[in-house]
Amino acid sequence: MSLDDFPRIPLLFGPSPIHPLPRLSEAMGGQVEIWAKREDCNSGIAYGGNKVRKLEYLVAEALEQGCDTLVSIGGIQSNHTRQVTGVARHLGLGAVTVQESWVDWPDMVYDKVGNIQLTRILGGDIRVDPAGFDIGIRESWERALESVRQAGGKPYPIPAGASDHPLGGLGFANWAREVAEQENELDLFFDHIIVCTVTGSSHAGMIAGFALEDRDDRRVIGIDASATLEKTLDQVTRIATQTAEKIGVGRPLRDQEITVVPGYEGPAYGVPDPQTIDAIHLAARTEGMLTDPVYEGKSLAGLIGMVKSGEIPPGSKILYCHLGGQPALPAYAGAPGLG
Ligand code: 5PA
Repeated sequence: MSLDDFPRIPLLFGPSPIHPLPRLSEAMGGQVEIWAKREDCNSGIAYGGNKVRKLEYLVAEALEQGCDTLVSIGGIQSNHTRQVTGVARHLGLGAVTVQESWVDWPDMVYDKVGNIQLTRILGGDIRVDPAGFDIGIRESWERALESVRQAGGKPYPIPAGASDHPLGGLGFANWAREVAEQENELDLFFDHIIVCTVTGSSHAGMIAGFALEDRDDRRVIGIDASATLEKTLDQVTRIATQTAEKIGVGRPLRDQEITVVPGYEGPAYGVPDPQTIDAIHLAARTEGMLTDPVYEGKSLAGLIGMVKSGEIPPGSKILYCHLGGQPALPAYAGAPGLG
């Protein structure tokens, strides 16, 4: 089997753009070259993002099976449930999303603006649930699936972040292939890839996709933003292994291919710390590139920290994978430095 054997419904504009970040590179001492690949502007559907790319493979299966409703789960400010609802609408399907209290954030408008506002505008059927953060399979999600069946519909189950799903890693395996093609066009090679990881399939898909190249001079570094490191590492390892098997890597993954870095997750999932805010400011004020306090602000803090510490050595060419997430910013107007 190879990646091309899996049906895919195109939902993106095409390959997502890659561009240099010269002023950010300069601000960090000019010893490394930083570029970005922009999943935050990869599609015209509901502001796009990493989930739209993953959903290209899942919805192909949903349509093949004759499902009429996508059913998924996330936090109140989930980017994922916004994208699931947007993609459902784009394809003429219904969407039911369970939205749990993953983050204890005091902002008065936290459950009104940003992603949840957009999901409501998209006409999603939102089921608010008081449960806390967990990337695992939840009973509330099973109940939502059952309610669609009870109403005579045919649900298509999509777990948190479209990750713990047989097809969850394929979107970012395809991303890895896209990077290699863009490198050829640009005549350069990225020796370090930085990506935010929480439910794990963006990172895991890339690991599997790059494993097909079988070269040992490219490091894929996941920066943990879950603050439940063991669960995320476990999930990344499992999804990377499954995806590698699916796309014909034909060898076990090596330990050094799976790297999840802690230290940038802040006090909890969804809560920024001063280094998250500093990273958001730095990218915004040197490049005009916006990032959010839940995900990309943390992976960017990781990139900055690893360059400063020398873990990413001088001379490196770094590709920062921007997975989206800016629609949550209005919900964080109460965070110091964000309002
Ligand atoms: C998310 C996830 P993975 O879940 O694939 O590891 O990606 C992490 C990530 N950046 C990185 C952004 C902007 C993201 O939205 N978001 C989740 C959500 O519900 O939105 C799945 C957690």
